[in-house]
Order: sequence, then C-alpha cells, then structure tokens
Amino acid sequence: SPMANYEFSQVSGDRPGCRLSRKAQIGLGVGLLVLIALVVGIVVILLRPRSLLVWTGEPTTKHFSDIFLGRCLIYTQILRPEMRDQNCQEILSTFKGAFVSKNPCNITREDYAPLVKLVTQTIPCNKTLFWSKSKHLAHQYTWIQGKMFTLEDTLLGYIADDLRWCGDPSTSDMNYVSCPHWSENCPNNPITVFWKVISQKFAEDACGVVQVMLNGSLREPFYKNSTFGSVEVFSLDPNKVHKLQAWVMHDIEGASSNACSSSSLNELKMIVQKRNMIFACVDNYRPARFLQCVKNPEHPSCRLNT
Ligand code: JS2
Repeated sequence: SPMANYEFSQVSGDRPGCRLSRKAQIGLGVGLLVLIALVVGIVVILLRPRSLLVWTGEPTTKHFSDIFLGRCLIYTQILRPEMRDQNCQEILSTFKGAFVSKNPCNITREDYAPLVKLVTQTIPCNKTLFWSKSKHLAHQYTWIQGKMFTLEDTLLGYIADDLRWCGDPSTSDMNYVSCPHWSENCPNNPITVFWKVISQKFAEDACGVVQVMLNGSLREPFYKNSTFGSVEVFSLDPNKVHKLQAWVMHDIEGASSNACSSSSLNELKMIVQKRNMIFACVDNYRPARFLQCVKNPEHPSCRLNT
C-alpha cells in the first residue's frame, strides 16, 4: 500500500502521525514568513500611490469639471437652446476619456476622436470667422454681430477656452499639480492636441465666404506657423469655400498702414489662390473698427461723418 513507505513514530497520544524534524519545521516557518513578506511587498508596491509626473506648465484649472459642466449648460440651455438635447455629463466624461490615466506627453488626435464624434455642430455657410493674434476683438465682434461664429462660439471651443487640463498614468483623476508646457515639455499634450483637432474640424466644416481677422499692428499679420496659418487655412475645403476675406485690424492708437499690400498678406493671398479660392483683404473693416472706437471715441478715424 502507498502508505507502506512512511515511517510512523509515536506522537503524543496514542495515534501514530507524520512528524517533521525540528529543522524542517523551522525551514517551513521561515519559508512561510518569506512568502507572506513577498506577497505583502507586492501588494504595497502595486497599491502605493505612485507620484505624479512633474511638468513645468500650469496645472489643470481648479474646479475643472464644475466649470466644464457649467459652461456646457450655459451654452446648451441659454445661449444656443437649439443644442439643449446635448448631454453635458456625457460630453464631460468623453472629454476626460481622451487624456485621464494617460501620459500627457503622448496624446494623439485619435484620443479626441470619440469627443469629435459625440459633439456635432453645424455652422451656417458664410458665418465662419477665423482669427490670429486678435482673439479679443474677434470675440467682441461675433458677440455683438450675433450671427457669426469663431471657434470659441462653438460648444467645444466655448467650454474649453482659457482652461487647462491634463492627466497622469498613475491616477484616474486630473493632475492639479502641473501639466506639460508646450515648448518646455512636449507639443503632444492634451491641450495643444485638442485645439489642433477642433481647429481643423472647424475649418473643414466651413462653407461659402469665410473671414479671418488679423492684427495689422504686427510686423507679420499673417504668420504661417500660427494655428490659422498652419492648420485652418490648409483645412478649408475649396469645394465648399469659394472665398477667404481678410480683415486686417490696426490698433486704433497705432499708425495705420495698408497691411493688405504687405508681403505678409501677399503670402496668405498666394496660399489661398493656390488652393483655388478667391482672396480679398480689407484694412480696418469698419464694423470692427467701430468696436475699437468705443474705447477711443475721439480718435479721428472714429468720426462718424468720415
Ligand atoms: C490654448 C487656445 C486656449 O482661427 C483661430 C481659432 O479658430 C483658433 O482655434 O485658431 C486660430 C487662432 O490661433 P493662432 O492663429 O495660433 O492665433 P493665436 O492668437 O496665437 O491664438 C492661439 C490660440 C489657438 C487656440 N486656442 N490654445 N489655450 O485656451 C486656447 N483658446 C484657443 N482658441
């Protein structure tokens, strides 16, 4: 029988049993202790709150989710009630899904694809206004004019403008300590990739006559490495957009010049014409000039009888 090879020594009481030698018992005990220590060690390492990656850029905006949700509700329920059926909670979670728990220096356009698919908004033809280094005046203009759209007058642009956000591989929360700086850390961060993705989509969707507000007080009002110059101009669809009109606005205090005939605007003109669209340029487009005059009503160019 299989038990025949076992030697039974008399143990306390009258029942024969299998008795380990003292040495074997100690070995077993130590082995058990080492095993327990190993398991505890692994659990501690796995569960330890790993430290966040450190960056040189500003952190996620405080109260990010509250601001995001608040802006989304203001936009969809008050400013543009035609979008009241949008689900702001779902938009927030899809937005976060693009970057939380990921390395914020390795964000791709595909990360934002679910968000772009979820939030669709049609801008009427002839109502798109791009801008470059003239954000404030462009937004004052669309706010007063009421029927045109900058990117920041669309839902996603309105929600995200001037906010900061990023995540970290060690947590499913946002990083409120630091986020990557575009040039000091990496360009493929959640913010830069987001604006590139929605700027491209905004331009691809444009139709009819589109406008761009440029800053005539700069040496180069058209800068080919800007978002407008590198993303939006080349994303326009010539089958849908037949004309690009540039409004070159000069600071009302500054010397006015004919920026439309400058080499910078000529560079934009070449690009537009090469892409089979018509190019037009206006210095100090009057309706926008009037907005500048609100702060400088006495300026000669603000006299209404001119
Ligand atoms: C970081 C932000 C923000 O036509 C405009 C808009 O459609 C915009 O999307 O792209 C163009 C402006 O970019 P551009 O030509 O580089 O001019 P800029 O004055 O240097 O503005 C840069 C900002 C581009 C996108 N962006 N980026 N953080 O909060 C933010 N808000 C916007 N709109």
